[in-house]
Amino acid sequence: MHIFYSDKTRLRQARTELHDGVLVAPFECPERVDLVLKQLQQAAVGELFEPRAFGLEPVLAVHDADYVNFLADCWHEWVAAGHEGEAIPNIWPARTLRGDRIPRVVSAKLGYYALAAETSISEGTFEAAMASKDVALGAVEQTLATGEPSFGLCRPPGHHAAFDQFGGYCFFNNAAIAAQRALASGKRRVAILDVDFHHGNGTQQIFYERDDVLFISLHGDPEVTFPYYSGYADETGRGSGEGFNTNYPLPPGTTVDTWMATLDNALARIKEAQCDMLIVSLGVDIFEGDPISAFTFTSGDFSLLGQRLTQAGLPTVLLMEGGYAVDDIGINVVNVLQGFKQ
Ligand code: SP5
Ligand code: ZN
Repeated sequence: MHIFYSDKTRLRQARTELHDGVLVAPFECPERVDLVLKQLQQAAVGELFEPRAFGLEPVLAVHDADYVNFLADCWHEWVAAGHEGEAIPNIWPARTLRGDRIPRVVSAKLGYYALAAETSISEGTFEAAMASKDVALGAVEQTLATGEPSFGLCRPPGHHAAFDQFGGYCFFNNAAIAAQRALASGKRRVAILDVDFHHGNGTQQIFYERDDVLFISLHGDPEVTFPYYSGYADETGRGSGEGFNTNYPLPPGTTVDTWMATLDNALARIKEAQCDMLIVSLGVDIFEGDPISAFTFTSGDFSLLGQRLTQAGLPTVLLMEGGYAVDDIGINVVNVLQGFKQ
């Protein structure tokens, strides 16, 4: 297994997350990658590579240019405006307001480009997001060249980031950027299988009207789970994308047996759709000990997950998404990757 990682992902060190009405230390923190790296090295899962810088072009292939400029400038504009804390939106173009104008001031732009308020923008956030997508691109480039599986230890994660919105700890959609890259280099249909506890609303939105990317997600039922306004089973794609989006919302407390049976359905759909590459949005927040999630995986169950993913029989790139039980995140990731190798 080739493993991609960049120290620059540490440049995101936000101090605040708005959680249940309180500003807390963010769940999505640099220690996450420290502990995954430590376990990857201890278990000798594979060789570690630093990706090259791929620039903005692959980002602009799936994200809005004005959105990317906003992310690049937001922190500086926030500081220049004299604000003290981190950049947190507090007003949106909500349903009864106008959504067709982007005002000039940073507070208003924040609401326009944000889909949630838990994700503060801090110094270094843009640079870390750039490094994170480079990690994904390094991994996909490796798999495209060799056919061998790769793991990208992306941070910040990506699957909540939409065409022109950030949130859910995500800024650039690493899996979407990687999938687009695979298509540009000749793949005909890429499957993105999202196993994070939360629905990958951003990935779904980016590819919703396309049939060259099959998006399949298993996640907590949006009736009771973030991001709430996306992830229902009746979201099946639109236009030529009809039938190329499949959501499996599952109730809190879903057993691993049920989850694995659902995964088998997802893998059957990937086979049926004749995909020629698999990108896994690998969130390990399906772990029983996750502080913000409600599925029931044990550390051992992650090995089974890795084994099942192998059954797709496709060139595979695994990209890190969520997972916030910091003490166990490393072993859980290692177990998926070692399961995959067998
Ligand atoms: C990539 C990823 O996993 N993003 C997750 C973002 C979730 N942000 C909002 C979390 C709200 C959690 N509320 C549940 C509280 C349980 N006590
Ligand atoms: Zn998640």
